[in-house]
Amino acid sequence: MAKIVDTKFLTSAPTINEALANDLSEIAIMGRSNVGKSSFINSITNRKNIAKSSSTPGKTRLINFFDITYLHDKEKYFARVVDLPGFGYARVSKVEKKKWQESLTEFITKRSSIRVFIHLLDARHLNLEIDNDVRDYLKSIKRGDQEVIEIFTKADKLNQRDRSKLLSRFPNALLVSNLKNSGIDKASNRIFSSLFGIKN
Ligand SMILES: Nc1nc2c(ncn2[C@@H]2O[C@H](COP(=O)(O)OP(=O)(O)OP(=O)(O)O)[C@@H](O)[C@H]2O)c(=O)[nH]1
Ligand SMILES: [Mg+2]
Repeated sequence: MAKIVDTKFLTSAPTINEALANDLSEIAIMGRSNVGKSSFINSITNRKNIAKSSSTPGKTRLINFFDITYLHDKEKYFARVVDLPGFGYARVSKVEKKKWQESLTEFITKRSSIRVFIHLLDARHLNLEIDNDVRDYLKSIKRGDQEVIEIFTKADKLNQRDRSKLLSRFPNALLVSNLKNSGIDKASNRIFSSLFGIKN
């Protein structure tokens, strides 16, 4: 088992130009606005509100960086989590939306230290056009040293039937609830394995 034992908020940046040095392997958290990106960061780091979550979509407007320490077999492993603004948030002006879109695209295509893209999807909505677009897009930009991991959030909102349906469609799905803290350790371990090539 690998566990995140230490987390530090580093900084917020409006664009890639103002971002930090590429000195650590990064986990970029992507997903629709309100899907639970910031909550997921709080869950895996076991911190209540280190990433600001909110029921108002569009809460995260900057690129937020967190340095994390994983402990595995008594050894420490260092990485960085990047909380990105959600896509698809409609209640902003067109100009502002375009600006976000551009800076997000620039960040994920140019940032060389990204090793893992986490694509969060709402477990209740499996076929949203925007998620399908993001899946295709990530596939098209992904470099050989990068991996995309899809994680379904809000598992607590599924009934047994919906849950079975999701698992029959995505047999290896990582299904988490930030509310109930379920599936979090498994997801966190999966990220660790992808980053450091260590199975556990
Ligand atoms: N029931 C349930 N609610 C959740 C879960 N994860 C997040 N939420 C709620 O969903 C809302 C949005 O969560 P955030 O973590 O702020 O979402 P975000 O993706 O960071 O949103 P933006 O920053 O706006 O892009 C909040 O009200 C959370 O409490 C979950 O697993 N289950
Ligand atoms: Mg957020």
